[in-house]
Amino acid sequence: MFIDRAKIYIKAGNGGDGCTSFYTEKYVPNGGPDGGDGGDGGSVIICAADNIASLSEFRFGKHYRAENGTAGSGKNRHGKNGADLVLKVPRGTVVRDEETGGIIADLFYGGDSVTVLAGGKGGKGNARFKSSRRQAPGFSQKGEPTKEHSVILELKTIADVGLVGFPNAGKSTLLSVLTRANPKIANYPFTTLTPNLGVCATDDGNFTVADIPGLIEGASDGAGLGHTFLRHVERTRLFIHVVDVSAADGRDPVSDYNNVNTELFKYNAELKDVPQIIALNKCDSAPKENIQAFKNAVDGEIYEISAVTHGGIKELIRAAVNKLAVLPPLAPIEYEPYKYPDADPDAFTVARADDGAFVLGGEMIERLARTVVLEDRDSFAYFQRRLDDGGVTKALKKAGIKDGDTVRILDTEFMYES
Ligand SMILES: Nc1nc2c(ncn2[C@@H]2O[C@H](COP(=O)(O)OP(=O)(O)OP(=O)(O)O)[C@@H](O)[C@H]2O)c(=O)[nH]1
Ligand SMILES: [Mg+2]
Repeated sequence: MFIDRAKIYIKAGNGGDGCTSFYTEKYVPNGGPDGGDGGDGGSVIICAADNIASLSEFRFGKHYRAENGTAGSGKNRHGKNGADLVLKVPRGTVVRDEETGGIIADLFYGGDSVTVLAGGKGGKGNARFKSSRRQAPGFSQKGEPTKEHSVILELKTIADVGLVGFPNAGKSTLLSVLTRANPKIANYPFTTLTPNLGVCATDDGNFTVADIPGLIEGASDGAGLGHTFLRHVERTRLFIHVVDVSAADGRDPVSDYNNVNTELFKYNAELKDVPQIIALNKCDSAPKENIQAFKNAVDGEIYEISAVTHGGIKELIRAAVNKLAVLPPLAPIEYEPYKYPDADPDAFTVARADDGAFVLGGEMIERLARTVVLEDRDSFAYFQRRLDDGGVTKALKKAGIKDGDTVRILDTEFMYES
């Protein structure tokens, strides 16, 4: 199944906790601190791979998680770093943050990759906190936890040539003639339900061709298969506009041509700037006067072809090659990359619990709580200094705290003393 849009949940690995440990050995009564650091969590990386054609692997909106770092241990053993998680998507995939819609990356070139979420840092073991004043630090740092985010993956196909036209005009037949692609072909409208891609090999090099579902009047308002597939020809350099000139089903080729263009330009006015070659298809069974009438009515570069007998195909390919040779290469979307914000390291909150306790939260408090061990006297003194310096004590006073009141941080409580 061809899937060109998916929402997934991603989370980088948490950092592993640092370890509190003291060197012990027979006959060595007071060994120093030897708690190792925790390992870093793995990052979430999204990468464009040329051998991936669709986003179907991501269709179930799963949760993707990079590995957590493991905790450090005694004897200065460092925890293991968590493995990165690399998600492979097709070239042309645009990655967006779901909440803000911000573009994180346009993975335009094969091999492009972006680190969407960085792994949490491992906590430091107590060995790192040894100093001349503090010979036996009885605390270590917790690993940095990470948050889950949801991102939207959207494929915007990149191809040299886009085949556009009314349903049943013969676009897929033409794709199968130009390239080795093997799309479904049938004599009814809306045979093609999802885009097909192929490579046309010529003596002057290769070009890629995208075939999309047929367009009808009102497509930009949702008629037929609507315009959702038009994003797959937004990034093409040249259109081959396929018109069924046989009018076998009683249609008027000129109005089909005009309607398709109207829908294209309604969807995105910039598509007016994409050059078009008109391929009058089914000339094997088209009355001569239809061809002439079309040429009289439409001003453009017109080729008479038959995708079934292959008449005129060589000339069409040559025209496409010549046009592409002078057209500029495609470029990625211009955007200011969205980056998940590092939480404000100085932010804190003071709230009042039902039982009257003053509850501290926010990034600053959480970081502090990871750094210090409230049960340890030295560590607690340091903690109090940081609360004073960071304006938390002041905020607690403003909230009406009195000596003897309870202050709660995560799952730890202590009594307030001014
Ligand atoms: N006589 C004749 N029939 C053709 C020619 N090209 C395509 N057809 C027929 O036209 C019908 C539609 O062809 P498709 O290639 O499926 O058309 P399409 O434009 O891809 O149609 P949708 O995917 O529905 O938009 C099929 O029965 C083809 O065999 C041609 O050059 N001559
Ligand atoms: Mg088709």
